[in-house]
Amino acid sequence: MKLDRKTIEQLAAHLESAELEARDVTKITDDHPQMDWDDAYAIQDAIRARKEARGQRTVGLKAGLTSFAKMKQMGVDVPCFGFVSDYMARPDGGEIAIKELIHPKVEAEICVVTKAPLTGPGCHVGTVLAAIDFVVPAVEIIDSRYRDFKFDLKSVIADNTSASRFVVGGRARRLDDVDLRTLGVVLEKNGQIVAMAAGAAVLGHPAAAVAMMANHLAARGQGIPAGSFIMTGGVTEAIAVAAGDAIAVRFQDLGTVSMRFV
Ligand code: OOG
Ligand code: MG
Repeated sequence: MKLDRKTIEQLAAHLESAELEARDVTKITDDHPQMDWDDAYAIQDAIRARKEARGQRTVGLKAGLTSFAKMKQMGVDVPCFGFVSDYMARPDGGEIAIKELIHPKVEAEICVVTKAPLTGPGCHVGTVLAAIDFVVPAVEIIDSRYRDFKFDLKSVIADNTSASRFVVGGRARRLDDVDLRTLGVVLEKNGQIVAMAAGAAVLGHPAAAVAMMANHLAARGQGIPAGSFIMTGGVTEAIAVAAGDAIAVRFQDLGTVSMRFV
């Protein structure tokens, strides 16, 4: 760690205020170029502690930058991990208020809910498959707090990996009923297909993102408890949305997740 506790708390307050007030800020590594990976996750943890202290529950874990399309779009080559809170959830088919956000983008994500705890190191796709209770589709609405959505990996980790809103919908399926690698995803904006991919776009297999998350948490003395909702990361590049846009994501075997931005 290169930053002291006070600076970590200050940066957490700075980034969380930007989120809650829907205003952008410059990336924090501009002012703190010496910060390291532990500092970045410590700032994210401090944001989580602030939310939980206000009674907002952490209801899921997310992997980000797990597909080559996303890594290429954002100019980074390593995945990152964050969390989602109860107040970020919106119903399938519902409306999402643009004025609460800075410059939102949507991502199509294959999600899993676990029935057994996962701990690293050495967690792999096989361990993860044995621990999955069911698979469920979602759309994540990311909203980087950084100006023009431009950041480096440490800055985006500190900013809770741009977590903002998410919509779980479609229909849940047992793992036996789907092939996560070949599962097709079609993303439509205002009735036009704007992106498509298969599950394998995420690290070759969406379960690999969960294994990577378990191994990442293990290095920090943590694990993934049974019953966790885990978002494995956008399968395509993220798509910018504005008021008036309607999004529908069709997931093979898992139904459609939709929303309207107002
Ligand atoms: C970081 C978050 C990426 C995903 O699914 O890849 C993410 C960002 O691109 O702003 O959530
Ligand atoms: Mg995402």
